Amino acid sequence: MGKKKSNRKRKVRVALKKNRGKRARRGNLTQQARTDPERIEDIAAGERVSGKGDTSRYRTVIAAETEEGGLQIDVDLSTCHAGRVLSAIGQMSRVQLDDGRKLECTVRQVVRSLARDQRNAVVTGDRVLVGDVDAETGVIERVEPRHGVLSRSSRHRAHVIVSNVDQLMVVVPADDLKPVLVDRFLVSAEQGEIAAVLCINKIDLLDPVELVGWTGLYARLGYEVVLTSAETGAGISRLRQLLADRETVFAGQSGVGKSSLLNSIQPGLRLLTGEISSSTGKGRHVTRRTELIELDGGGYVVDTPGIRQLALWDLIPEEIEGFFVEFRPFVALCHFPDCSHTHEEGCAVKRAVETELIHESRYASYLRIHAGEDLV
Ligand SMILES: Nc1nc2c(ncn2[C@@H]2O[C@H](COP(=O)(O)OP(=O)(O)OP(=O)(O)O)[C@@H](O)[C@H]2O)c(=O)[nH]1
Ligand SMILES: [Mg+2]
Ligand SMILES: [Zn+2]
Repeated sequence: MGKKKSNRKRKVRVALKKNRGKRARRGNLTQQARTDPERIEDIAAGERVSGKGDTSRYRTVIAAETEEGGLQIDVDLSTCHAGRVLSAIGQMSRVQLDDGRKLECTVRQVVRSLARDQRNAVVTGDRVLVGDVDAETGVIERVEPRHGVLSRSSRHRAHVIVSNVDQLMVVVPADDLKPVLVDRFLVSAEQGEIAAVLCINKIDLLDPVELVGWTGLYARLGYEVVLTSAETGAGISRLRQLLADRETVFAGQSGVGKSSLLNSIQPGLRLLTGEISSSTGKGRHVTRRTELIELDGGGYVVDTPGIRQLALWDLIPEEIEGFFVEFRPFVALCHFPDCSHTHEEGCAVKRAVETELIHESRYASYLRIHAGEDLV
């Protein structure tokens, strides 16, 4: 298993655990019922495992090892259609084929069994091969290797929110800009190898001059910064330019205006937006599903539900320094090669903070993220 060689094919025996499948199905049905009640019947109908009854608990498939060390199922390409997952809820995925057709798809059990984590077997943005295609439905036979993923941790497990995007739009409200949250999103983008844009929304609520310090800081770090108001339309044309021909995922806390911004960019979308609860001052998670939307001007956007806890999964403390782009020139100059830049003598990062080559707010974020603090 350990060898990371591509094009090596081997037989893999995959357990199709019916019992586990059943339990998962029930859970997902409930979840599905909450989000989209009229679809329950479809799921129930489409979710048969293989049709061979209880005896087919194991199946041998041919799989090729990918460069990442994963396994890719061998499928008959002549009968499959390539497509993109527009949204994935529970066991069902909405897939747009390359020829434009949109289908409701189930997922072949073997695809789930081969996924490292069943929850992430198919996610929004995945490129897939679909078999058994008829007018409205199909079956996902294979998920292509992912690049550009945004993940968060969910009960200490990785939860991929979206895959195959090339840009993260970090949306924060001008009147309540929390730099540590901005930095946490930027670290996520660096980790997922996605370019990041900082979008400061609701600039109608204050004098933009107050933001100069922040916009200057992030622009100097090399991040694109855009100031917007979904309310007045300020900055919307600039935002539209930044989205053209790219695949962008919008992320930010609930209530910051992600869906409102997308509606301003393309009024026909009519995404649901919501009032901020006056009692808690927080948004109420108006957007419920992660959905890939095609823009008239070219490109795709992904509206995501507000992320309350973007805990960074799989983040090794020693790696964090590399995700703070401006730390990179200094880390090699620390006295100790394994310097954590927290308490050590002779730390070049701390020295750079003292001489203001590194902004103190960035260093404060580094310390909090390094300590694994829950930041929200
Ligand atoms: N003043 C002002 N209000 C805005 C602006 N953009 C959005 N809002 C308001 O903020 C509230 C939340 O907007 P949404 O677009 O639903 O926020 P969201 O980020 O999509 O929230 P979730 O879907 O819950 O993650 C709504 O009441 C909007 O009208 C803005 O630029 N200025
Ligand atoms: Mg929303
Ligand atoms: Zn150091």
